[in-house]
Amino acid sequence: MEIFPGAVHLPRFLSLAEQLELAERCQAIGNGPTGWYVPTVRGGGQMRVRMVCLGRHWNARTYRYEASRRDHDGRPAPPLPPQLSALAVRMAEAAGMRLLPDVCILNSYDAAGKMGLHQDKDERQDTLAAGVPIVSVSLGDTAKFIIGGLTRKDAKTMVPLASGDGFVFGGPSRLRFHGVAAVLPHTGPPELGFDGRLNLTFRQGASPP
Ligand code: MD3
Ligand code: FE
Repeated sequence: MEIFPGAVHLPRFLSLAEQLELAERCQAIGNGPTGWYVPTVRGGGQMRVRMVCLGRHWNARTYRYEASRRDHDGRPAPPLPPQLSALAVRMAEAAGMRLLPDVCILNSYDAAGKMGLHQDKDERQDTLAAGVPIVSVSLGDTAKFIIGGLTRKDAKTMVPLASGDGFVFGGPSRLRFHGVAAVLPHTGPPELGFDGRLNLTFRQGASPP
């Protein structure tokens, strides 16, 4: 379902079995040796999510991508598993777009998790200009996702993002402001066996050309 030109919601794209397999994979990575951390942003505030970047690391202090977690523990970013990239490619195709991801940012939200209104513009200029999409996959509790326009003050719409939903943001929607206003506790499939919400965002243009 197209919310705006280039912003395509794919409700329940993943079956429950696929959600379970993906959630277990994310938790294994997050609980592993190069796992979850809470980023501290420019200005010194802590984000309201736990994060792990796969393939490349997004430095929250510099807003740049790099090979190692220089703003945290200095470890190299874990690899982006090819099965995860393949899922993102498949979702982009379902929305009529093309993506060759080089990074996946994994976010973990608890009941108090949120993400302020922002643009994703730290990827390479050529991919931003081409409108190469970001693909998002949601698991667990439903989020109140907020999407606006190309300036901070533009009108905003709320879209509930539920477990198994895909969302593809490309073309003229690639630089829209967006955020997560709240996570609705205990709204996810109980079969997944975890509280909170996981979100994966796949991006192209985090590596030098
Ligand atoms: C709209 N994550 O990691 S995913 C982020 O649910 C981020 O964790 C949110 O915003 C989350 O940067 C939202 C949906 C999303 C991702 C990228 C976008 C929406 C977007 C880029 C442009 C427009
Ligand atoms: Fe974002």
